[in-house]
Amino acid sequence: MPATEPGKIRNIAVVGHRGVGKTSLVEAMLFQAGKTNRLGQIEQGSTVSDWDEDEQRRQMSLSGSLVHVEWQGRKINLFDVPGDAGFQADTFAALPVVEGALVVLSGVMGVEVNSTRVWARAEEYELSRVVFVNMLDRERADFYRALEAAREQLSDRCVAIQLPIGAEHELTGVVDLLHMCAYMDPSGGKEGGPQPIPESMSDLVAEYREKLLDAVVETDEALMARYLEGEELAADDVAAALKNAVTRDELYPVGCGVATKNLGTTALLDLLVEGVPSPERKGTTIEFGDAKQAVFIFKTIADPFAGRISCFRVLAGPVTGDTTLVDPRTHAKERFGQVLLVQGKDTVTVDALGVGDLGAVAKLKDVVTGDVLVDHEVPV
Ligand SMILES: Nc1nc2c(ncn2[C@@H]2O[C@H](COP(=O)(O)OP(=O)(O)OP(=O)(O)O)[C@@H](O)[C@H]2O)c(=O)[nH]1
Ligand SMILES: [Mg+2]
Repeated sequence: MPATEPGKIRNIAVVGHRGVGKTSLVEAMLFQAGKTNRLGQIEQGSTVSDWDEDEQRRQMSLSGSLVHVEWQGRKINLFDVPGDAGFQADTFAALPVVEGALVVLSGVMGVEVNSTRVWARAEEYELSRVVFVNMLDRERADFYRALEAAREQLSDRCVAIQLPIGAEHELTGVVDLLHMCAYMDPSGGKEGGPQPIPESMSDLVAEYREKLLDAVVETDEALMARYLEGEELAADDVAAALKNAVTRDELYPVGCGVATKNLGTTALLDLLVEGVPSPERKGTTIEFGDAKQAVFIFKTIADPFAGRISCFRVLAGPVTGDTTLVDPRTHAKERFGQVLLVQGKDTVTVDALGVGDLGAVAKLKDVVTGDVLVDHEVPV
């Protein structure tokens, strides 16, 4: 398998307060994208990213977990991190290796302490951000209240890109305001294709579509001119302008759904592809001098079988198996026997990983999280 080009990668940290459904949402994306055959559940300890026994017993994420899906010909690397404040180290270690953060909010609780905290961190790293209001099937969940809270407490540049159809136990679907279509509740099955928007919602949809378009054209003069002339803007044109705005941190699209029912997943995956920049557009700030090959170690997993696994981002490359890199911190040579892709607790060997991609390598000697390994010694 050849290395994925940087323009076709999305690196996204899934962040938010404790228990808002981050792991469930990652599970839904894996399922909808065909990486798994059924939707795993937290209660059954069957999700891909909470694979550790302690996580399953406590029904919470304790450390960051890396998975990937393919969607619309793009590779989306998702880093599912714990929301609990006691286990934040992995979250902060992950932020330098992603371009985007998917900030998950509870539709009941809205913006919570850790949502604000992680938002501020994402701001420091200048990450592009997408917000997802989850748990809209729960009693007292209210998308519009959560949206207002996000606009007040996170940023007034948050703008709805999806709307719920119905509410609480009468929630039946979501509307995608970018493509102007609806997705109906698949109740935990595969989400079906786009449907017409219910007639009863036309006024509300028109109102929020206008808010979205106003916000997008505001960031793009040429599009603004066409919009003001009354032209019907194509979804592709709006998406392109939206991505530019998201890349420059001028807009934060807000989607919604129900992770445990797999509702809203298609529109969310589309948004991650169409609205979030790739490593080609938005690199990292990690320095690696003039190295021709360089990786940044962002996480170390102790695997009972494979030993120590070091997760890395390729800074310069491609990086292939059977390569030796050097760690300027210890001056030690470190051998990359095989380059791996990570899917929760599972790994598969690949020939090469290209610039911007996330992967792993087993059995490095003296490497710790935070190290940069390079092909020749450069100060990093
Ligand atoms: N009703 C409902 N329950 C949900 C939804 N999403 C998640 N849950 C439940 O909420 C609980 C927490 O879900 P997780 O996916 O573990 O949340 P998390 O954000 O990963 O939690 P931490 O990693 O511990 O911060 C579990 O019991 C899920 O089944 C949803 O959309 N609707
Ligand atoms: Mg979790």
